[in-house]
Amino acid sequence: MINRLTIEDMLQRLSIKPVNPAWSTGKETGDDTSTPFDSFSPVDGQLIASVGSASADAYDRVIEQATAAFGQWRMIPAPRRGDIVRQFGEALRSHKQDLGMLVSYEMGKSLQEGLGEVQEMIDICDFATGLSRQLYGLTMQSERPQHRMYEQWHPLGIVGIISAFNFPVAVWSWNAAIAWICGNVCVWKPSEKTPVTAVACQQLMARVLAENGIPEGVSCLVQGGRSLGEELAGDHRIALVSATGSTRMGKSVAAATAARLGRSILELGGNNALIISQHADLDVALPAAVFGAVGTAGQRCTTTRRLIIHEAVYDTFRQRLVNAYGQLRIGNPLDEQNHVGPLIDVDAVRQYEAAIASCLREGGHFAVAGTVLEGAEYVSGCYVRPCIAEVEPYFEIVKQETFAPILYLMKYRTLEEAIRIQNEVPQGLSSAIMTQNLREAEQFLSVAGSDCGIANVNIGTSGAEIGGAFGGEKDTGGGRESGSDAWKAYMRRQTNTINYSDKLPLAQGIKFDV
Ligand code: UN1
Repeated sequence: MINRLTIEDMLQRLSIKPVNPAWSTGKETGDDTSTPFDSFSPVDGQLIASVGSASADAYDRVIEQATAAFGQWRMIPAPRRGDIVRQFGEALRSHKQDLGMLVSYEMGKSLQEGLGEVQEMIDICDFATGLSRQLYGLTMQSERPQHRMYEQWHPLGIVGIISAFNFPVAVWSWNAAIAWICGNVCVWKPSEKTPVTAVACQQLMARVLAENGIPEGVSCLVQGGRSLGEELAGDHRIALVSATGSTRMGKSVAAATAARLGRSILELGGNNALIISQHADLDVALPAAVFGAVGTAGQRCTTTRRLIIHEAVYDTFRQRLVNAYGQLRIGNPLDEQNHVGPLIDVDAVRQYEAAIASCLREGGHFAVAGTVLEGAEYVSGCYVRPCIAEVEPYFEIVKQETFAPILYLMKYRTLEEAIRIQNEVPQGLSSAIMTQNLREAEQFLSVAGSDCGIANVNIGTSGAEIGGAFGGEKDTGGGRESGSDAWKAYMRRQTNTINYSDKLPLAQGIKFDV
């Protein structure tokens, strides 16, 4: 179990100084105590640290430093950059336990999930290291004699990363590790709800960069709230803004970057459904549904929010779910006996309560009731009971993403109907079907199937591996991060045609004699 002493130890092992910087360009850090904000742990309500916000002047200095660093960093061969990212991965390996605990303590997810988050960072570092030797361009056949045509990829410049509290460090690393090996420099604005884990990661990377003699500015951190995010989005010096968070935030980032013809990668809300077919192996479906719905206390963008269950197995599966929810242990997430930790803050608790009230107003019936937990163990006021509501798919509340462990159950008769229900929400991140029937599985994955960025068969909606491209459609924003060829969004493509003949033939056979 965690106490004040272990927090101090943990911060010390991660060498987080008592005063946390409002900004950092690497080894250089600065405080600005004029408008500090506090990070309270949702685990026990204790103050972890008071963090400064980057002032306008400090922000400008960071961007200038990052701009200067880009000039040097881009000249370093990509495999060498990859090796530096590999070393960052090694630093994460040796601090996995401390950082995992800090993530768990500052954000509230279970220690297993905190460790999983650090593992996700390690994995993306490994991926990026290999990728640093594989930033391939194509060669094309020229229509003109003695001409060679090919394409190459160059870095963009500064990549601004706006990350959310729910994956306070992993989502940053998906962006940063890929951006770095591509030759970009990064400026990170973490969530103001989880500033301390960000400081820890920034300091680990700063150490690696300094050991390799890399100039300041390759990895930068600026702390602040919504206005700082808006500043980043509107800043023409930032080539690409990768933002994770609410659809409301993403729309404002998209508008601000588009207005200056900048680029953005958006990873926004999800409203993910799991279809449980009458052909499902219910022993596989049950843990997938429960982990998907209550993991990270329902605060993943990939959380399972809707179960669309075939009428033939509806009653059986509902009863099994109710039994499983009865076994859930809710409490301090650092205690490995517990399955579910707190929500991030009391605002999130209010939203959980409001969603339950809306659901009841619309005629929902709760198979497992939701309540806010009280008592000594729940002193932070952020612990809630995961709940299950039986609803109709057309309920307004079912179309919304509430970042809390509220699972909506609905019934279907035909697979077409299930797919239609699954697609009939504004969001389009993740989806899954539980079935042992090949035809059903393929229909779900077909062009007439799921409209989401992620579509799984016989696994849940959350817990994607870093090797695939991660992101979704519609209100989820359309961006892709992490694996596959998502790296291309962090680079600019250049098409090159080289004439090694002694003539100047024009394309399309145009004649132009002078
Ligand atoms: C998020 O919730 O923003 O697929 C990211 C998952 C994790 C990442 C979630 N690998 O659930």
